[in-house]
Amino acid sequence: MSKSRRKFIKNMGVLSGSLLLPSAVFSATEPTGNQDLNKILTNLDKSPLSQDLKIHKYHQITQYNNFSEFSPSKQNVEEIAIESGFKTDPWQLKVSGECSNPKTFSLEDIIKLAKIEQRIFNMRCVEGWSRVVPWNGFALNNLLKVVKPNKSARFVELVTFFDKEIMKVSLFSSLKFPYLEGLRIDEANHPLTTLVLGIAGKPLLPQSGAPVRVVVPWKYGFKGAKSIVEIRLVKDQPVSTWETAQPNEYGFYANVNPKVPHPRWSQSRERPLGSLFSQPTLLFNGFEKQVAGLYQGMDLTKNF
Ligand SMILES: Nc1nc2c(c(=O)[nH]1)N[C@H]1C(S)=C(S)[C@@H](COP(=O)(O)O)O[C@H]1N2
Ligand SMILES: [Mo]
Repeated sequence: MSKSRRKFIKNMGVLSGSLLLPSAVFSATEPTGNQDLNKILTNLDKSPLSQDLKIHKYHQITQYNNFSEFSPSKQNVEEIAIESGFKTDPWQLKVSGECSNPKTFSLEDIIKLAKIEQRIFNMRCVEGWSRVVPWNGFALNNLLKVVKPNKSARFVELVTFFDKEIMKVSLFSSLKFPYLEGLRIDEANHPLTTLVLGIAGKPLLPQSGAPVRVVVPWKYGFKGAKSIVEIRLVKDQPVSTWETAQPNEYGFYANVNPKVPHPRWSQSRERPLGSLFSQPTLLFNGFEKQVAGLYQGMDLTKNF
C-alpha cells in the first residue's frame, strides 16, 4: 500500500468521528446548481436495479476522485476542481452522428427526459479500490432514443469537457484530452447504463463530473466519463483516452473481471474505501445475470 493511500485511510477514520467535515470548508464556493434539479433530487425512489450494499459516506464519495484533467492526485481533486472556476450551469450536451434527429440538450431538457431515481451501485476502480455510490439518474437510453439512431450507429463515443485554462495541470499529463470513452450501442442502451445528474440527493459536484456524466456499473470506473459535452453515434469502435495511452493495459470493454489481471493489479480482489480488508471482486461487478448475455461467445481475456 502506498504512503498516501495509508494516510488517507487514517484520515478517514478521524473524519468519520468528527463533526467538521472538510466539505464545510468549501461549501461557500459550491455551485448552487439547477433549482429544478435540486427539487427533484429531494424526493427519489430507489431503483430496483440497485445492489443491496451499504452506501459509502458522502465525503468518501466526493473527496477522493479520479479526474485527471484537474489533478493527478485523488485527494485534492475536490479543492482544485471547485476553485478552478469550472462553470457547470448553463450546460449543453450535443448528441450527433449516425441518427436522424440530432439534438443539443440543455440541462433543463435532460432532467425532463425521464424519472430520476436513486441507483445504488458498487463502483470498482481499475486500481483495486471500490465504493458504493447512490447515483441519481436514469437509463442513458432515454436520451439516445430521442435522436433516433440509424442502423449504422454501432457505437457511442463520449466526449467530455476540456478547457486547458481551467484544467491547467492537464498540460503536464501524459493523457490526451478531451477525455474520451466509448461503448457498443447495445451496452449504451442497456438499462443499467446510467446518465447521472446527482449523488445522494445532491446535484453532482465538479469533482464527480458535474453536471452530467455516465456510469456503466459492470465496467471499471474509468468507463464512466465525467462532465460530458457530446455523445457521438458512430460506425467504428472509438478509442478511449486510456486505450490511446496504454493499449496493453486498458481495453475497450473494461468489464470488471476477477480472472483477467491488469499488468499492474491482479483484479481478483478489491478494497472498499475506508475498510482495512479486501473482498473478492465479482464478475461484471455483480451484474453477471443482467449483462453476461451481451458478451456471449466472446473471449473475455482477449476482449478485455
Ligand atoms: N473526464 C474524466 N472522466 C473520468 C476520469 C477522468 O480522469 N476524467 N476518471 C475516471 C476514473 S479512472 C474513475 S475511477 C471514475 C471516478 O469517478 P468518481 O471520482 O466519481 O468516483 O471517473 C472516471 N471518469
Ligand atoms: Mo479509475
